[in-house]
Amino acid sequence: RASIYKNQLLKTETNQKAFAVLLDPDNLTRESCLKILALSEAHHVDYFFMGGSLVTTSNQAALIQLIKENSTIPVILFPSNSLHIDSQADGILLLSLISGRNPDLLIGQHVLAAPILKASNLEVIPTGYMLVDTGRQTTASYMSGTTPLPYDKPAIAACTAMAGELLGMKFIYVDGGSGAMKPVSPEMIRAVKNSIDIPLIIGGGINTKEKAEAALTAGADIIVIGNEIEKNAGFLPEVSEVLKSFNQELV
Ligand code: 1GP
Repeated sequence: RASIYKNQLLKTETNQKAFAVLLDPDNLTRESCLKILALSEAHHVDYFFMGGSLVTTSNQAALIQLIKENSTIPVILFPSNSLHIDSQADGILLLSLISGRNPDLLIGQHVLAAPILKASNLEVIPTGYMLVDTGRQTTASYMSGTTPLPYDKPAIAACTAMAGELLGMKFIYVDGGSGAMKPVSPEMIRAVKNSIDIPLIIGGGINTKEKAEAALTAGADIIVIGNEIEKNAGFLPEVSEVLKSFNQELV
């Protein structure tokens, strides 16, 4: 299997943008998942992220199986804790919540997960995860018991991301939280992008083409969209067009 990380690094180095669709097991049925899968295959989705800050159903395993049967797009776990590891997936973002000061999400869950991950075939991608205060408390910030980064303090975000890179993390993921009222600001994205060389993932509250464009223009290497695609699958091809226009400019 090709390394997800190495492929992404190549994309980042050549300034190509990537598109991740977040699949929240609580919000999907077999039918809605199949619809998203078909659209994703037809419209160049790069990754499926699978997970949520609070998973209340046991749908995840069946959904991953469904994806593996119907798609070749890599499935990357985006877990909120060590219970959500599933070796049917291709990879896992091993998240350290570096915007927070909760030791359980900096090292505790990782200790529990380590033997399971070592024994699995999952590609483990150490990821510096940063939650940003986008105006309303999100499930992610409440469940993590941490204070998110202030929205209008790009310098704090930049230093946090630098620290993550220096600690050896392979991706930085700056997240406004699922269903955020507004996405992470272009100023913050720019400040983070200018401070690191590793791929930068941006998500949370991207629900229009314009917001997708703004995040990519500011320096996102990967944009993640969950809620809006769950609500309106037609948004997926629209975002794909935006990505295409960025990637074509390079040719
Ligand atoms: C949340 O970044 C993801 O962790 C996606 O957010 O559901 O708001 O698109 P949305």
